[in-house]
Amino acid sequence: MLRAIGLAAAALGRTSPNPVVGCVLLGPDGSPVGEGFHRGAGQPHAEVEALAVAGARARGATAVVTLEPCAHQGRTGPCADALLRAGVARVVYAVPDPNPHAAGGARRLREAGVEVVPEVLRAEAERGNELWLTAVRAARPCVTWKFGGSLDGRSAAPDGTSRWITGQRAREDVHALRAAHDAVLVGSGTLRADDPHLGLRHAVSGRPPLRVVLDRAGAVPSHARVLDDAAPTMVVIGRGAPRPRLPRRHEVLEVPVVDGDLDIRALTGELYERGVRSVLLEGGARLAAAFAAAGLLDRVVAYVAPLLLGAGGRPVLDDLGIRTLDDALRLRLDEVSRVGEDVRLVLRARPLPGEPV
Ligand code: AOF
Ligand code: ZN
Repeated sequence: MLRAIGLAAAALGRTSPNPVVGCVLLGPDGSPVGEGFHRGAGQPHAEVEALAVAGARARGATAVVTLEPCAHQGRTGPCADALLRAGVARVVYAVPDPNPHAAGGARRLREAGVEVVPEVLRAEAERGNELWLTAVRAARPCVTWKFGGSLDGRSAAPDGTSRWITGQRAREDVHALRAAHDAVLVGSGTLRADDPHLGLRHAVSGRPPLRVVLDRAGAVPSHARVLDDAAPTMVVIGRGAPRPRLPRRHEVLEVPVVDGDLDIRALTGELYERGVRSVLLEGGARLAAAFAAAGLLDRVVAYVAPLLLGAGGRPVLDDLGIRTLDDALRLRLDEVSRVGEDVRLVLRARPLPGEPV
């Protein structure tokens, strides 16, 4: 299963709206006879890739898959049936398929006399497919807030200077993080103050994520760097705001305005409809606070730099309306690592299914 999880990871960031899936076929003596992974929407499922490699050796084999085999005819055929046709004797999988259209493969296989072993290394496989699983279960993209800040939680000095708080290695790491997401998001404050580009550095391979800028008043300047042709961009305006004229590759999305702010729930719903399964919040403090306060934060990736700016600096996060400790938004720490001189923390809002609480 660890091998299958590793295979699946090769396509991370390229499969949306589909999951990453890996599959290993083991012959009767336990040695691998075929393996494969899902390369992206419209391409063969992992099981089908592995069956193609194994050929006749699939008969009597054990299929080890990171996700429950599908039972539906979608862009490609039902994998449960393909496994049956090939004469596979046992199916071991990690995560039940949360997609109601595709689920049911385990039952179909069992009814056909195949031994089925569910939930093997479930938590590990959940981690490998976390963005997609979180998204499909909630019917909205998985939301990760990324920030770089001083040890005392500031993203800029009192005069607004912020270049650079985190080191070069941390800033490079952010490009890899972007590449794993379907969309990156910034608020209008960051758009105006930083004129960010949000593209991928050349050294990072993969499809560049959709750039999404919140621009309630429809005031994005035509020379904004985010409107170049390095990647598609979506400009989100409030209902009734003037529609900016954009180069053909880009798109304007109108969403309702609630209490003076863009309705981010409506926005995440629209993004999901368009196949976006993961969103990286890249700035600023208001945007992140709006998602956090709306209960729409799933993960946090923090780059903490070894410097102090004091209370006059700009906080990484705006007010959440929290008045007492009992109401704190508590997170679970998942990873701690050193990136150059900075520390990278990965945290999540809820435990992974299958993880000890
Ligand atoms: C994948 N790759 O290896 C497996 C999947 O649109 P389709 O036909 O490609 O079906 C996508 C659904 O199939 C997906 O949402 C998931 O529920 C199920 N299993 N999907 O993309 C795979 N095994
Ligand atoms: Zn399938």
